[in-house]
Amino acid sequence: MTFLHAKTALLPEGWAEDVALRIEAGRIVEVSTGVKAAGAVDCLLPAVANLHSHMFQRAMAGMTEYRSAGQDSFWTWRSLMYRFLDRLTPEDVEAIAGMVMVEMAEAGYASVAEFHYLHHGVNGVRYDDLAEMSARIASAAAETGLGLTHLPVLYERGGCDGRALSAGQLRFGNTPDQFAELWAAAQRALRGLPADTVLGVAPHSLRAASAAGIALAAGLDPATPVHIHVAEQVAEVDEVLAQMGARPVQWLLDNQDLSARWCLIHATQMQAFETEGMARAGAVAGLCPITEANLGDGIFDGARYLAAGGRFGVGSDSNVRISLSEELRLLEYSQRLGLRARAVLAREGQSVGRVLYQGAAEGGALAAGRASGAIRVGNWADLMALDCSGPDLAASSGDMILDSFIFASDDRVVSEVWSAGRHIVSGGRHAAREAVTARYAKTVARLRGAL
Ligand code: NGQ
Ligand code: ZN
Repeated sequence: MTFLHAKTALLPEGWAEDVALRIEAGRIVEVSTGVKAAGAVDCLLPAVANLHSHMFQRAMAGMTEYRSAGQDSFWTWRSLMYRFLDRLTPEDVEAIAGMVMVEMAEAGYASVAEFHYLHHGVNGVRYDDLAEMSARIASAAAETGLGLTHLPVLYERGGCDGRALSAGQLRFGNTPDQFAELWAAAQRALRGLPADTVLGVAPHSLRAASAAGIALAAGLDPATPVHIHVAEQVAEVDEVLAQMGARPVQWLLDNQDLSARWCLIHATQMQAFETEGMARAGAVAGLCPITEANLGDGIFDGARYLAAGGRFGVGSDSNVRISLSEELRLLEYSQRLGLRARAVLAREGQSVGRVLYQGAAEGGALAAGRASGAIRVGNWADLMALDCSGPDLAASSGDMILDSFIFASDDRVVSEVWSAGRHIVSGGRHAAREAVTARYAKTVARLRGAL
């Protein structure tokens, strides 16, 4: 049993002072207020789940910022990414995953939903254990204590017209039946992990997964989250429209039982009726503002979506940079630049930072399939503490703490993180940082020659 005290904390009903929590078996079992205690953290928040990541891409951060074609784009970046991943071994994947998880924890995330599609060896050759790569990610989760929602990806084809996988996609490929086998193997690979671990499913996109494949994947375990890339690029919207007779989100609204179980990643190329339809359906919008800016994807219509009551969370996708505060800041700033307005995502009585942080905590938890996202009895103790002693936060209280964290400061003020009660970041540092960094440095030095 653990007791935890905070001078101020964000509870579901709002800000509270002198808060005490009792944690048992990783869960919050009691929340009291008005309890002063020595050693209390400054500001306690529900920790956010990072709802979308492809960890291996972290190792190519900084390697694609040059001209590789007449006009570089998402698609030319994707070719570079395919070339890069062709060299990755299971050992590399484990080393990269460890580093990514340490960085995520130090940024304030308590868990990650890993959208995992690098399944097979070079040229698509199966590993002896079909879920070898899942096992590597599971090892990194065991080492770092970051909560894991593992999302094996169904990737069947090279495009909507049913064309074969390209050479660069062979390591991802499975038929729906092979995928069911891989998913069962992934379930075994997660067995040694703590009880908060979740196994979900992810049909890659309407380009790469068939309607029948999506139905099979979503049916493997009806209680588990389903994630899919939706509408990131104009060319993919056009392709889906031409082949399937509807835009991607429109097709999902018409053909799938969208609900809070669904997380739609990259909702940047949408029409108003899709944005509103998605909000009404209760699906979670998986937003990755840093990657979406880096890849030139476009801007999510956040104002319309929130006005319609839509749920959202944030993810770090390509992991070109891992920063919770920066994802949230860029989400608001992209709205401001697009609309030439300020405080776009604020609402009556709640500042921008409050709407962003609380929304991402609640939506991220739903997308991760984790009882978390609020400091509430029964939830996993996914918690984050901010150090408010520095100049930006010292004079702040209430929502202004979150606004100062997101707009005036950065992840340096994240001091403690607990994932399902595991105290993984202390004084801003993950305990495994040194060992993990040394291993990662060797891996990445070898991979730097790859593009
Ligand atoms: C991915 N990433 O699966 O890593 C994709 C690129 C694709 C983003 N969409 C590949 N940001 O979408 O085909
Ligand atoms: Zn993605």
